[in-house]
Amino acid sequence: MLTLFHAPQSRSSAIVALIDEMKIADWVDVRAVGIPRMDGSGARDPANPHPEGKVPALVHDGVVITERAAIILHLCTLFPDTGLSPAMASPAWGAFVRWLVWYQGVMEPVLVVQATGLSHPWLTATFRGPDEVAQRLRSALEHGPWLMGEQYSAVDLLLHSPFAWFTEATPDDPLIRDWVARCMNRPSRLLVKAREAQPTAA
Ligand SMILES: N[C@@H](CCC(=O)N[C@@H](CS)C(=O)NCC(=O)O)C(=O)O
Repeated sequence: MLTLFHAPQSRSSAIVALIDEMKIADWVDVRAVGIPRMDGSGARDPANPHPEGKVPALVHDGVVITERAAIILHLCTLFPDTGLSPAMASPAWGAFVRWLVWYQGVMEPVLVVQATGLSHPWLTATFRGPDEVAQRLRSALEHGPWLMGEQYSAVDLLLHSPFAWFTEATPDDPLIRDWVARCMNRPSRLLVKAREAQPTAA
């Protein structure tokens, strides 16, 4: 049994959109929980099994899986034929895993550091910075409309997400801006956006 703990207008919205893209809604029970929001509203929900009270959290037969990249990999492994991921164990699967892990380990930290205005040589040495993030995205998008080439995948769904929330962080590059716009216009994303119409900062 699969249960997703989700708070509207948060990082877990991407997983709800993924479930819709993959057409696996019959297999995943989505439960709404509260979280503390950046604006001071909201509170940790005792029903949420995430060890820090965050979202998303996916529970698979009692095992708690956190971190969006891990949840995406797990769902794509459980449902390999939805068209959202390449064939497992193929070279393209390696590239797919690389994008997801790079997002979680590098891209999101870089964007958070950029938003805070912090700078330190260790940060640059470890993560590089926004220019390198933009360059990686651009190099991929030079070869197709999506990061993995001709086909939209869960990688596009995850990697465009911070730019959907923080449009001002989007690199000033038409190739990247057009890709973000394409991702935001996917029916699954529009559906989730319409359902969660009231904006709340997370
Ligand atoms: N690294 C986690 C981050 C999860 C996260 O920070 N989620 C936010 C919602 S956007 C949250 O739950 N905030 C509530 C809190 O920090 O207590 C992931 O990507 O899944």
